[in-house]
Amino acid sequence: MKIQKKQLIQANKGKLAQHNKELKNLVSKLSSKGINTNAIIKTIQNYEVAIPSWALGAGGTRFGRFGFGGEPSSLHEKLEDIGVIHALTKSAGAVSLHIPWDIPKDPKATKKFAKNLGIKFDAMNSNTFQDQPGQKYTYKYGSLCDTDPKVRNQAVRHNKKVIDYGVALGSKSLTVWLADGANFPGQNNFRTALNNTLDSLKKIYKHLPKDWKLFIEYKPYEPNFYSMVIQDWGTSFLLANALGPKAYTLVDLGHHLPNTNIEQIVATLMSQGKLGGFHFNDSKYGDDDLTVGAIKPYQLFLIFNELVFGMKNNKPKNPIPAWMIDASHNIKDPLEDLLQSILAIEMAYAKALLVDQKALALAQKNNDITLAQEILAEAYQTDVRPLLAEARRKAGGVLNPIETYRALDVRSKLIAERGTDSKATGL
Ligand code: PSV
Ligand code: MN
Repeated sequence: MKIQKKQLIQANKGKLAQHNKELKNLVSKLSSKGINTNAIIKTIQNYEVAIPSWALGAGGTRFGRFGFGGEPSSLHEKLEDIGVIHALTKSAGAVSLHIPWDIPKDPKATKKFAKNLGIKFDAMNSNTFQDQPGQKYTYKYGSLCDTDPKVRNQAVRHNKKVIDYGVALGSKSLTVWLADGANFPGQNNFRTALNNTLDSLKKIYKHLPKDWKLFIEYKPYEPNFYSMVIQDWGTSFLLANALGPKAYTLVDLGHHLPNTNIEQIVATLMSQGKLGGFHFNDSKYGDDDLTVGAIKPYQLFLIFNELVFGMKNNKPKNPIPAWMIDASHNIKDPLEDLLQSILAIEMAYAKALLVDQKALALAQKNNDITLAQEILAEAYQTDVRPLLAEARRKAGGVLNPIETYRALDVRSKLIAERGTDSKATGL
């Protein structure tokens, strides 16, 4: 299904007068404080977040899965769904592909198909956490860390192949997330597992084209419950440093133990020029894969506050992080979930852009704790939705994406096209 331009214009028509009124009020309020609202609108207008190819169908849990009618059952259908999100928001012009869940049979044709929808290829994701049909060696006990060099080499070869697919599609980065670890004390030798992983990563790194980046994701537990080889940002950072300048740490919000200060991790990594990318989601207990901003919107704002500061004070140079959503929930319409995610991310970003950095630095210098808190609260409590709507409108999207998605009855149309039993590949 493809949304037509005139449908978007039509959707905005009845809402424009009210929007203009709300925008005018907000702009005048913020301008009186010396805030350049045009600059914020422009930043949001140019902001894009990649949609993971595994989030377009309903996810499952180990207890089962409840399908969602009209799920995309091919890579091109997944791209079409991202095209819908992008048409509404103008902020989803990229996809993050998972191999082998979404192998492009004809990369050239897929690249062209995506281009027609305004979609680029962001980071490629390898998968050595599942065995695939016909695979020679099992990953049951590990992949890049395994004690058997044959297993490690197979996993390295897979990652190289993923890079090759990415090159054909125009991607510029590879994300490696490993399930490697141990379920019981004594199962692994920690040092051997880490050294094997580094050694394997070095071989993958060597295969990276000049202008590529390698993102190393970490996770404290699951699927292994005693230890994960790359358990935290420190381990990822250590590996990235050992590999070289093209290797970076990737922060997935759900990959932290409860109450971890993620904003501090972001600040630390950026101060070392090693924050490569982001996986957005939210959680209450662990890697819950809930919609970003659904549980801890203030934390998301504080994270963006560090990102904004880090991007402004970019010494040593940290590249602009690769922004990616990584959530796949099981009972919501996946497209609505992704629309909500984009809105929550942009909301946190815009609020962070409101923070009076100069005043905050002065309050910090003076140890004026109350004032420092108030400065953050002032930004966080501002309703920035008119600015976001204006950024979308200017970019050619709609003022209210979720309302329009429902008004256009997208899900029913997808069900009519694809049936009620179609199932997305992946999670
Ligand atoms: C693992 O939990 C993860 O966050 C990694 O990014 C994977 O690539 C993705 O989820 C899908 O399994
Ligand atoms: Mn992730």
